[in-house]
Amino acid sequence: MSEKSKIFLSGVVEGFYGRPWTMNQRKELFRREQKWGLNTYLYAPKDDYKHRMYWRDLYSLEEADQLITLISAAKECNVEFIYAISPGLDITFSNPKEVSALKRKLSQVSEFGCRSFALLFDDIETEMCPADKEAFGSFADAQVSVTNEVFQHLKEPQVFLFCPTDYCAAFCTPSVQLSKYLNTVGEKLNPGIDVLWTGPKVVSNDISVASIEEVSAVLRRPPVIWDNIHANDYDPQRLFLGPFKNRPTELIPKLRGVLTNPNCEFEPNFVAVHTLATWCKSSSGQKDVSMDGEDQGSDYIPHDALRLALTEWLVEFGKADQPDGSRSRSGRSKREASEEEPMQTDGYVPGPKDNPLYTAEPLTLEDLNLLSELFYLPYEHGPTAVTMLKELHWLRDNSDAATTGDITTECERVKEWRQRAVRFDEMCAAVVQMFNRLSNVPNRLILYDLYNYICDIKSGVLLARAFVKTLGGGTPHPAMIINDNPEPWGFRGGLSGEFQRMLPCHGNRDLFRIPPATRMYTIRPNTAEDQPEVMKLFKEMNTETQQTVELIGDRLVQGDVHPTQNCSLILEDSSGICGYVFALSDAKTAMTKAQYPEAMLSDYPSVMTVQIHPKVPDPTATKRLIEQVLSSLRESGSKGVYIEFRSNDRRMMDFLKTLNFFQVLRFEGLPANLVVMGTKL
Ligand code: GDL
Repeated sequence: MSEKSKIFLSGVVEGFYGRPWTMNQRKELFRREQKWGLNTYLYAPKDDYKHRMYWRDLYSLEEADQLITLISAAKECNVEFIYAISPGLDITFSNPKEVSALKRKLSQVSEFGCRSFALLFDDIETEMCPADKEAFGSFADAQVSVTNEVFQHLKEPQVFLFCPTDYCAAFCTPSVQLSKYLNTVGEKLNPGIDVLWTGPKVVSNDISVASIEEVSAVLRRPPVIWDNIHANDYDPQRLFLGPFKNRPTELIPKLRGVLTNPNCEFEPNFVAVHTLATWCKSSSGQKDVSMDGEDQGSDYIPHDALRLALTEWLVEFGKADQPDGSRSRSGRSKREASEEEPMQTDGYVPGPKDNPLYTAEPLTLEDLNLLSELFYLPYEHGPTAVTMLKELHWLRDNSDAATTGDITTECERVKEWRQRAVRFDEMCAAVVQMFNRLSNVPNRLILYDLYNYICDIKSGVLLARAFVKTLGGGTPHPAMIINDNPEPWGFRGGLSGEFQRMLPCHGNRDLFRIPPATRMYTIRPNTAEDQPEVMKLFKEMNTETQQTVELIGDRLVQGDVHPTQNCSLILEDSSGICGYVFALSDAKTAMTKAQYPEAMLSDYPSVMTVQIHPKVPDPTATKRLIEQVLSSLRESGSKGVYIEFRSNDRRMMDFLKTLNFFQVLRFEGLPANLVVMGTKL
């Protein structure tokens, strides 16, 4: 079959880990695909027994019935049903019985009416068993040999896909071009078989034309993109409701197809699939399909595609669907009650002094837009989410303005802080309102797929809201107070959350805020030989502040107090030492008198000093440096750390604020000439 006559495969791969979709959901998917102009469905649910783990087992009569119905449902919608099998967990490629088992299984599926197939070798062990090592020159040879044989056994189907084990650039050693594995696939895989590819990474932020040209040259055919941009099976707290994005439509003529492997939850994929369909319909895509050379429409704009998808999705929320199927998909109810008559009233009319009936506000397009922005894309939050994060950062870093009593001198800052706190509160309220409206929608099917996520974000937002209230001197609801003994929702994420908080950066998503570093820095332990240079930096940075007060931090730098193990690090660039951090796990051991309030030392028992030369332009390296010492302190068992500096050291104040690690501490009895900032560990 010539390249030209092959249609562009567009649609969905059910290829995620976890609970597979139901037959009804798949049929609904086919209807949507047809409506939106998509043409392919790849059946590859990782945790379906007979797709992967028990791939040799034939389908029972009952299962066969279901698959037959499914395959014919796809046909009715003009959707190409591709049946995939993943034998890679335990197949012995060189054993003829194994190859026969594979052929037998696929022949059975072909008897169900299926015409298109795929062999998937993703996420498997790459070490071959001794028998395969003897029989094949390489892993790629083993896979290609079996795949070619099965392809021929099935009489060379028009659509036959192969998923390599190295299915993205990041997996290729040493590179895509030089990958022995991919080159073997390119040379030896039957040219009638197409190859799946996820892009530069498993979850690719963007897929460039150049990257596709590169891999196509090695594979000797244009790949079919298996797109994980909306996949969420790797993190139970994430859902992706942003538009298909960062794939230029110029890719379309260079690809054999695009299949999206979306969220595990079926209903929220409305956006993922709809926006992919819009992308496929863009001018670049149309040009290649229709040969009349006319531009068929404007190019793809993710924001507009999202709006279009959300507008259509909003209508779905209004349909009274129940998980038990008590309303048919066509919108006609199987129940007697009519849509207009809410069940709970049941003829009850409250008296003038009774409680009025609870009425559900209808969901709005803006609610859906907000929802999408809070659960956007794997490498990008939506604009509203970014604003909320930025505002919370600012409110936290400028919280000294919130509680300052001196309204006259700091009038503008105080006013600004209060205004921005109110604005933040309103944004939080909008999230809660969106949650309330969503939880009242007639379509319970969609709601239940979204429920865990919207509940999670609502709680997160409520905690942030309560925190800002506390910063402003208010008292939030007791359930929302974060102290030493919060309610369980105050320390979210269970054990996994605890692990995350122990990782560098407190698991902070700095990814979303800080541009990549542009210079090379070395972070290394401080040694005795560094002392002169460290002192030089110390003196240079402290010329303007009078050193009338003796600080433990200064003594750590000068070598009079010994830092805790792994708590003295140097930041160095090509011109020498440009920063340092020293810390002492138990600050009391260095105190000559009771300098600080007990309450503070019990929450923040460690002390740290840090100095970074202003010539270090971006904060990334500095943050790493500090994170490492914070990690070591945490390992030493410390609960919190403080940094002290002289109150006239404005530069230090600004510097620490921009880092976002530390907050100004306010304890009764702190020396007036010092500022103390701290962070819990
Ligand atoms: C993968 C898996 C896929 C999974 C996805 C996201 C491919 C080819 N395979 O690596 O099953 O859903 O990551 O976790 O993408």
